[in-house]
Amino acid sequence: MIGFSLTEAQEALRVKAREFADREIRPRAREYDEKGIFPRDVMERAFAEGIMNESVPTQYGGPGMGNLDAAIMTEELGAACMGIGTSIMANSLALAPLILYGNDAQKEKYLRWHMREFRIAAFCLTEREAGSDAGGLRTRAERDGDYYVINGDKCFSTNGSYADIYTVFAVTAPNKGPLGVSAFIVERAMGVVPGKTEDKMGQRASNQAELHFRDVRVPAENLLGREGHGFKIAMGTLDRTRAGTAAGAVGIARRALEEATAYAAQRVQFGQPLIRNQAIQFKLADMAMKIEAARLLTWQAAWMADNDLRQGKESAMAKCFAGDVAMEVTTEAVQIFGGNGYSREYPVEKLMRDAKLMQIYEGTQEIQRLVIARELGKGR
Ligand code: COS
Repeated sequence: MIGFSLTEAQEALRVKAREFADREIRPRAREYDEKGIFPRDVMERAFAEGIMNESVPTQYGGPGMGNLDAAIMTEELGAACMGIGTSIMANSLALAPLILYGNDAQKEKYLRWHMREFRIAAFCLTEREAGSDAGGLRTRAERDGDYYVINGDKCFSTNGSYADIYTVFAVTAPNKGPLGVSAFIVERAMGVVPGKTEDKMGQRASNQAELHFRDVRVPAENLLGREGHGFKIAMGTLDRTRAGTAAGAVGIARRALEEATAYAAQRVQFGQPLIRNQAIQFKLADMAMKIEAARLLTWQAAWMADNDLRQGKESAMAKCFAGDVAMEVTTEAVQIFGGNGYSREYPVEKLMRDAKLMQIYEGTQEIQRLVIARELGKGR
């Protein structure tokens, strides 16, 4: 049986997330983007209102949301400001390996610690020489008695400058490629040193930092899963979280459509509102169709995750399709606004800049297509 309506609880969540986004995010979006302000204040309020760390199970003090709930919520964040939305979501990405692969003691310690008061987490996979080729990591973790000693450098770590804990992927067995990678929970206080941050084109309220690890001693009990299991943990995590990224992209696209429709209805040229012109009508109709399709792919991937179905392919489809839709729809929105669309006085140029990152982070569109094609090749 297939149903397309939300439950009462999901509808209430959507209303709550939209109300939060309208109250706390939208009024700050422009200034935080212009000045590149890290939205710690908004994140603190999101934490207090249960709009952050959404997938931490209730048994550890979290909101315990499923993937579909998270997607519904994230669309609202994306529609308000994806830079701020990314800062909130990055916590969920960083905690996902712990939720999915941590043992009871690790969850009890770190998830509870994370939910007791406001804290920030960051996911640390990417390195300068290991971006799409995530198996090519150089950061090393060497066993020394009851500890691992981590040395190396990460980059593009979202929330990296401000995080209290980091999920770090490092090589424990060189020459084994991806199968020599292990995953660790590392506290900032263990010696993580944040470095340079990126001055970005869009999503400027979010923080992406270099991180330096010099003889950082991490207790062996902070190893997630087994040694050599880290790459699979990273891939399994991304399989799960990409539907959330897709939801953010749907949010950006939906906002662009809302702005473009409202503008086209009030902007008069040649004696009538733009929206009476078929050229504009067709653009808006195409935008609306693509957004609906992107949302359905997103919700399908999230629903599959909630039902423990294999969904790496569907998550990649959702992320790829929704990211491309966000780029196309925001570009068309700028076009409908004309010269005004290119001006910072109007909201759509920011949406277009923010959308571009949706085609790059959490795996480029090319990597998503590669993941999809590999799964097809395996007959899935
Ligand atoms: N879940 C579980 N295990 C997986 C997996 C998945 N989704 N994908 C791959 N693996 C396993 C493979 O099965 C293989 O293990 P076995 O040899 O035991 O079967 C191992 O991991 C290595 O896989 P593979 O050979 O496919 O690795 P590649 O080096 O060819 O790389 C891609 C695979 C390109 C898919 C990977 O590097 C990738 O996703 N890159 C993008 C990273 C990314 O998204 N970065 C964004 C930064 S995080 S914000």
